[in-house]
Amino acid sequence: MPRMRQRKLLGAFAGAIVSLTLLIDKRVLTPCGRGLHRIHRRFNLLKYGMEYEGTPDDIFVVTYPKSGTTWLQMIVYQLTTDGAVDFDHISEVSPHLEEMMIPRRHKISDLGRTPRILKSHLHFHQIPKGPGRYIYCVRNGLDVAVSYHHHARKYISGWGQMPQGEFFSRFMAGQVPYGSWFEHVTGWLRNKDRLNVLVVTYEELRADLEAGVTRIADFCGITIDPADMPRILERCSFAFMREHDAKFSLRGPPPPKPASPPPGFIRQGQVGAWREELDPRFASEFQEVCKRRLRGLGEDMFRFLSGQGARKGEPALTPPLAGGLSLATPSGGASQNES
Ligand code: PPS
Repeated sequence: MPRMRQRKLLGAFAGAIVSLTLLIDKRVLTPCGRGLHRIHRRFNLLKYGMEYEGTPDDIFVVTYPKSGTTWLQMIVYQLTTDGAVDFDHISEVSPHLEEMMIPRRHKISDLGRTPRILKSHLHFHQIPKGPGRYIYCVRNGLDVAVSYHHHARKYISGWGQMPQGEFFSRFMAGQVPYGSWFEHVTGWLRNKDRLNVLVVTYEELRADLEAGVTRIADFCGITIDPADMPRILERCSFAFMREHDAKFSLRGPPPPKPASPPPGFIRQGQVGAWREELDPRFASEFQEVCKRRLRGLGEDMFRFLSGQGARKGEPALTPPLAGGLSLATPSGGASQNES
């Protein structure tokens, strides 16, 4: 066989092997790797939860992302210390459970200071359970989606240019970090009586921070010295936290460069801002899905979570949680949403 032809055949053979290995990697190895990673993560959570020996001193601040987690961390920190903001980052005094503790096998009981304030975005069925206090903060889903889109563009690698429509589809399908907002809120709200849970809304904090702080203090068994209240309110204000954004913003690899860089982590802090930012088609699609998925939580909670009644600037935008917002127990028992 002439040399030229031999080389061509060998080249074609090598090309075919390259394509085949790429295909095997894409279709078999990568999905297997992802699947294994998911299984590892799930069982790691389970193991951690089983080994957790909680104490009443543990305070978990739990939310679906972008629902007021950092704000709650700061409120609890202010309530349980002299309030000196002498940390470089809030995670030094309130670590993120599933990011900083579980993967490194750090035990909650090894945290130095008490009470121990943990941040978590875990679903109800994933959270380590104990006799401690769990503060679950909810925010209407439309503002969450808008805030999460800004966050994703800023911090999630490869999502820097993601249009609102694409993000929204992912959000609705639960194809974002921490999965479905619908499952998260229904899981926690339906099972809340199985743990020592206080439900707080982002909106109530926005409407009357002092009342919200007092309710959280009562839940944590803390009596606020009236002389401390101005300091707490000042340090938990949007203005103060925004001024010290670096102490609260996400740490991680440098973000991809979006077309127009969104502002800091403590970004806008508004209620009902989705009305200005979100395509009205997405809002109505979201509210239709809410009718199916959230009705079981009771009319008040359904209206609040679906963004109805949360009109910017209106006084009645806050569900009167402390005054008895109905959190109907769904038919089928409290464990309905637990997996
Ligand atoms: S994260 O990444 O999931 O931990 O984010 P999270 O802290 O849950 O939510 C961020 C949103 O909370 C707003 N925020 C505040 N609003 C009002 N007052 C205060 N003090 C405050 N601190 C944080 C923050 O601006 C994010 O909301 P958006 O709508 O994006 O502004």
